[in-house]
Amino acid sequence: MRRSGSALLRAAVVAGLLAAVAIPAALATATPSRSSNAAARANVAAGSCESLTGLQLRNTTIDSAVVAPASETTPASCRVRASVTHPPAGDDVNIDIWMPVEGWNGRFQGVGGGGYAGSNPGSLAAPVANGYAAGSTDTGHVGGAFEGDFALDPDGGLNWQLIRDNAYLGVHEMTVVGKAVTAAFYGRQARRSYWNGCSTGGRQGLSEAQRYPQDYDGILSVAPAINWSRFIPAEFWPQLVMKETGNFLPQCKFAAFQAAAIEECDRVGDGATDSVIGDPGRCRFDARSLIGQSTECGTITASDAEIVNKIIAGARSSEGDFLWYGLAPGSPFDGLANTVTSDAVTTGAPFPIALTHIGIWLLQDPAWDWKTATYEQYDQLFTQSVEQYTSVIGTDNPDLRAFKRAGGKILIWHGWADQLIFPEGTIAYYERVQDVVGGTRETEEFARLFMAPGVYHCAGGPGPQPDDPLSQVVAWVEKGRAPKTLNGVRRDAGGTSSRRGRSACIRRSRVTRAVAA
Ligand SMILES: [Ca+2]
Ligand SMILES: [Ca+2]
Repeated sequence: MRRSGSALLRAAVVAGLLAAVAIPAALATATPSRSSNAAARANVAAGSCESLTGLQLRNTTIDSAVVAPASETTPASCRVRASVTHPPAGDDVNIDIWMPVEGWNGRFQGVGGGGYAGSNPGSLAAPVANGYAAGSTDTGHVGGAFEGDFALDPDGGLNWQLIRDNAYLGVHEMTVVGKAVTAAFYGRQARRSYWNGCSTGGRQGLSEAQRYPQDYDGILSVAPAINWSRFIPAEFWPQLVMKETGNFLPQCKFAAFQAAAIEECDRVGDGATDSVIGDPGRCRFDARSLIGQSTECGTITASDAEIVNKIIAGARSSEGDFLWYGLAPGSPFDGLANTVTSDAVTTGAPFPIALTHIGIWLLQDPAWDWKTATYEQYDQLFTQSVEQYTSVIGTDNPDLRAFKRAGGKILIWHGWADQLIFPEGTIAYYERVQDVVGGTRETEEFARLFMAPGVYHCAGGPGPQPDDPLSQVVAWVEKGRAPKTLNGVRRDAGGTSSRRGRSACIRRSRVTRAVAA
């Protein structure tokens, strides 16, 4: 018998998190977007698609520019591939820009990636079908969502240029090149630019708002992988707890705990019995209430309950100090506490990105065996991660004042039942933004966070998923209509809408479960 944590999860990860192939672009240093405007102004006459190969941009090569005929899902589009490098590094940030030949809506859209993957040109089809000129980038390396070993050179040293390209530079270069190519093709600049991404894509959107506040007028940032240097090592915590306890729980026990948490707290925050916890931040679920309960994979023990409580509490140091948030009650455990049961033996199945971060990015040891990890080593690894990676890829700088001054608007939403990125980390970031910006009202003028009860990572789950929130970003930017709620739809397996609901904008102090950092 072989039972593993979930095809569903994998599908969600692949759909949301995943995405990525790559292609390049980039100006030498972190040049603000004004340079793109300058480049664009030099090319005000509309050009043929093929002529775009002659476009001159700093450190950029236009590799190809061809018209792709219309398909069933996509109109005829001019497709440009470009490469950007940062001398003398010799890196290669690959960029794809697709532009509808007819029916351009005057806007540019940057599309984000997932996991370690910068983005995927396939994700450009939808925005192009909606009239956008759109861009994606591999952020300097080729590979899928779980492939993070680009950070390590063959000699075992860290490749900081590739880390920077992936962390923040690649997306900025894509944006600069994308705007310039768009202006050259249509003979006028895009009147507005939007960012659209989930997970790493959500992080990339906030990276743009933090580092390049003039790149985008509107940003949709979903389940953002911000706080990267903290939450990625925290993703390993559930496996460490099981390993150190010597007790890997079969998934059917985890399913029993998830169901019990939902039953216990179903009415919290929404007053409705609908298998969705309205406000998990106020749920006081104690896994010990299940001790002695029988499941098809054995009786729940005190050790099982203690492990689940530790996973929900979140990563702690060996002294018991707060390191990071845990999974919210009601979330699936099969993302981070995944296990495989075979012939009655259960073993851990850690989330691949957490393993790569520790083994490759921290220890620089591709042969690292996670089963050798201890609580004491984890303390050191967590500290190392924060010290070594916060400034480059943490993406947790709360100072969005320059973005606000530039007129930008950002809509963030996060599923309360996210099984991969701890939602309270996003809430804590938003509270820090409010502190820096000067208050709730001042923040809501340009940045709003919505929590979606019962929604998994990027998509899925029993709760209604926000439906087309990008159009709400566009209405906010172009018509001044700030979003107050996000209307959501839950789609059944067959794709039919089965229920509607709303995610409310959160304000302050909704994190009541966690200890302050
Ligand atoms: Ca290239
Ligand atoms: Ca409920």
